[in-house]
Amino acid sequence: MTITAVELREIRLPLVHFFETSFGRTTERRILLVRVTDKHGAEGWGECTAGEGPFYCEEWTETAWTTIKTFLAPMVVGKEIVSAADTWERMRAVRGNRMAKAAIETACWDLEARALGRPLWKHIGGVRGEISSGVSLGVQNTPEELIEKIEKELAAGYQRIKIKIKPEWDLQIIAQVRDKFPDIRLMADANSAYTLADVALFKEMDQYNLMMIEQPLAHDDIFDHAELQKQIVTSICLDESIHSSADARHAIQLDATRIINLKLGRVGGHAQAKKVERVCRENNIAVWGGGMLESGIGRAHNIAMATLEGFTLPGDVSASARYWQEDIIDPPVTVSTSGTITAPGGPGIGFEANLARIDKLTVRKEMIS
Ligand code: OSB
Ligand code: MG
Repeated sequence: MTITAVELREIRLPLVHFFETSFGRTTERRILLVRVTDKHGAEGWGECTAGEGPFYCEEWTETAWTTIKTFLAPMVVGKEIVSAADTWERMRAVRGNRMAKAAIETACWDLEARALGRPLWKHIGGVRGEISSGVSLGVQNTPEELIEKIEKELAAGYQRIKIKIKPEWDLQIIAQVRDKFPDIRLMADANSAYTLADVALFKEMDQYNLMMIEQPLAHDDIFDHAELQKQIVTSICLDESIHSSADARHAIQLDATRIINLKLGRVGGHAQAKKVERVCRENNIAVWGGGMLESGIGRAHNIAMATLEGFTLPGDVSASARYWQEDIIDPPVTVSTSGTITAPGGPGIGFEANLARIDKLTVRKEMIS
């Protein structure tokens, strides 16, 4: 394919409910959308999962915008790309900036699958037509609000509950939740809020039968997670620390992670996600699909990714209505009463971008051609 234009947009999308992690509270998303067009007029959509500030990782909305516009888009526009899988190679000269790269790379996959008339999930090698869904519940104003939310999500059918923890909102909260729901699949995500000095806290957590504890230590650490894993029973799941299949291999070899949360943006798109998934599968490390509060475009790509063979645990990808008054794709993502999402049968991501709605939400737009 030859990409003739990369269209970059920023939309503003208010969340139905604020989302709070150990690194901060989000009430409105600033989302970058990428639309690529080829010389035959075929289109593909991608979403940049960078946040509103450099708090989850170094990338954020502004750096992604500038990096795509200045460096990444010019590397793909007008160039013959043999297949979407080669998009990554085209952008090789740029280091890091994986979320910015993934926005373009995933859009190229959507375009290629659409041009072939194939569902993206089949095109990337997915093996299941349905994925298992859990929810990620942020820090709430009160423990009662959290319990209420868990009740609601369980009633809706979600298969697993993840709660965010941070100092002052950790052991007590987990104890209360476990007391109220003795048998549910429960896990906690610390988003790097702790250090090895907190090992006693994690030993205490062992009594609550958590499926896993996600990213307890530094965002750029692997080694200390291995030290912590030696001292606790609960499985560690890495999120922030895993940017590549090499990171996954290192973390697995050190026993720093026994499960991996795989995110498209964090690793640089579908081709890289496939590589991480493969390393995990070959080492019997379970994988599940994380989320970054995506709009429907990114959510649809996440669904496709989670159909790969290694995704054996329920992920964080849930219904559009949990995030948005109205999503930007048609139809919105819905979840069955047994907590599953059906991988769509249409070409590409299998959902249509609602251009009229996207236009209304767009605060800036730029075409690189
Ligand atoms: O650590 O998994 C995370 C959201 C933003 C940034 C980081 C994370 C999250 C989530 C939410 O947990 C997942 C979702 O519902 O999209
Ligand atoms: Mg996480």
